Amino acid sequence: MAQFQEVEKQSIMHPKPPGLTLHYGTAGLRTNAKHLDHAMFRMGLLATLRSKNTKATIGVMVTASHNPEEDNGLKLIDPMGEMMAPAWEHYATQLANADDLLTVLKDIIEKEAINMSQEANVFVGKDTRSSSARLSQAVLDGVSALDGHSKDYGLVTTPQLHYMVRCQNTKGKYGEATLDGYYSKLCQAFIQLTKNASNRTDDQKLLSVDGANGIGALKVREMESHLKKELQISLFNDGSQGKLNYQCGADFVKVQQKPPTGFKMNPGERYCSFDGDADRIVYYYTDSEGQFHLLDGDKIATLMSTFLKELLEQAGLNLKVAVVQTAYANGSSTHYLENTMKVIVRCAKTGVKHLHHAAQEFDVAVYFESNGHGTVLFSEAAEEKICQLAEDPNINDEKKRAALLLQNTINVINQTVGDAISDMLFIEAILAIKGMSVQQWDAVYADLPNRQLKVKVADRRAIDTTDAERRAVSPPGMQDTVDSLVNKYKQARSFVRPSGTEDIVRVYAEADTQESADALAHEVSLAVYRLAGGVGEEPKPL
Ligand code: G16
Repeated sequence: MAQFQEVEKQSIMHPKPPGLTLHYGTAGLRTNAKHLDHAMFRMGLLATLRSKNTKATIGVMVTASHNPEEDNGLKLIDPMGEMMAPAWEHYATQLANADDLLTVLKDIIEKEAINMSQEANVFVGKDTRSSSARLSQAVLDGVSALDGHSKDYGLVTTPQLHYMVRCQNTKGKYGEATLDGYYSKLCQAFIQLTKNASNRTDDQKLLSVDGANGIGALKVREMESHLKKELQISLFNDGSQGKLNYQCGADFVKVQQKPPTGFKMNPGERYCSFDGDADRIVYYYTDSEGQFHLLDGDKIATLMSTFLKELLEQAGLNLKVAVVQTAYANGSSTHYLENTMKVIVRCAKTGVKHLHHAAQEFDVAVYFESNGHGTVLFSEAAEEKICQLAEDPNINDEKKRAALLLQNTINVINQTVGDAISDMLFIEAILAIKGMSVQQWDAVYADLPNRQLKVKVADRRAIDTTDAERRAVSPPGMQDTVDSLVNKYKQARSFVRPSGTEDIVRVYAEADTQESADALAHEVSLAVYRLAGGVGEEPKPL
């Protein structure tokens, strides 16, 4: 077959480094950029097969998101803009590691009964890493080797590419598959929402955004004119000087629990940080005593779900609202959601693909990881009910207002995946409509003090977990040790899990005081180091 000859010919230009093993993890492939050329070419082949298989456009985003500049990676996007189906992740790993590429390729074609004469379309995007241009070219080479059509969107955020894929496959029903279409849809909805806010001062319209020195900064700039000054963004860490994700960005702020470098914070003002591909967002401020306050994914989920629940009640719509979290969710947030808000709460494994899947079971579901990765999903039936109500001429003003707010909420949200830009607009709209300050939002519940640490081990797969990653089943003795350490502290909880994006084991601990959370996190780190094959220096107390 001519296609296979072409693959063979082209693959010589994208040789696999000997002895390298890659794994399609939490959010796709990710490692040092210098090892990825062959994998990118091969993922171009896989995306083309997936497109033929689904008879739809598939997306390939070249990014390593929150990882350092020298890393890169790739996220594959399925037809409705969601992460690629887990069943195909196995093929991605096989293909990336194959010594005999054609045999593995033919095997996938046979197993999935793929019609090779079916047309294929692949959308490709990339972040601002210096390696991204070269690596996205390797993806495009893979697509063309199998005679697929490609559209190169160039520099886009990850969620923008997810959006494009969904627009394309819904034939424009979801929106127009262009950047202009994306900005228009989101910003028009934002402007409609904020019309429901009472007169806001310029100070209230001001938001400072840390762009993590990445793609999010470029895209916020591009969007600004569409906002018609209803939101005034002061951008810092915009990539003009600093290094991507270095001492800035959502991951840094969340894990370090401190502000990014690169600017001075004014007490009481609102700030937010994106991550390297703008699919995560966290908010923060300092109080008059200079104390730093973080509003992470859990606080965001609480704000969004409260707003939606109130609107649904006002609209008289009986729709089931749920919040999906992970094991990292602060215990106080889960307690507040279940006991005060009385919403259904589910816990899923880390990785938005797992949260997204769990959220699809409900009429309206807010899913967020504590690290700020999340969005809201509305079932088709829920959307229909909201639209019908908004057009019903026989309803009272309160119901009408609620239905219209819900309709615009659907449009401001990027339902395909967590999206820092879309989340930011929705959060800003909620605060404006409720006339709520960032301090009032923060005061809804108090976080339990917590700490996240990383432990370097020889092979992170030594740790295996169960119960949505809340318990370790290996190595032997790990969970018993964690349990006995947790018992030493008040209101304590801790778990360990291997990262799917970095070569480390993650440790999470929370307790009644910061000292206790820090001490517990350290003790659990030591246990990981000793029981799971730690390398380098033993973890030191904080
Ligand atoms: C990715 C995933 C997130 C996950 C994060 C950390 O984020 O999309 O769902 O929480 O990695 O995962 P892990 O703890 O397995 O390393 P991003 O923003 O880097 O794509």
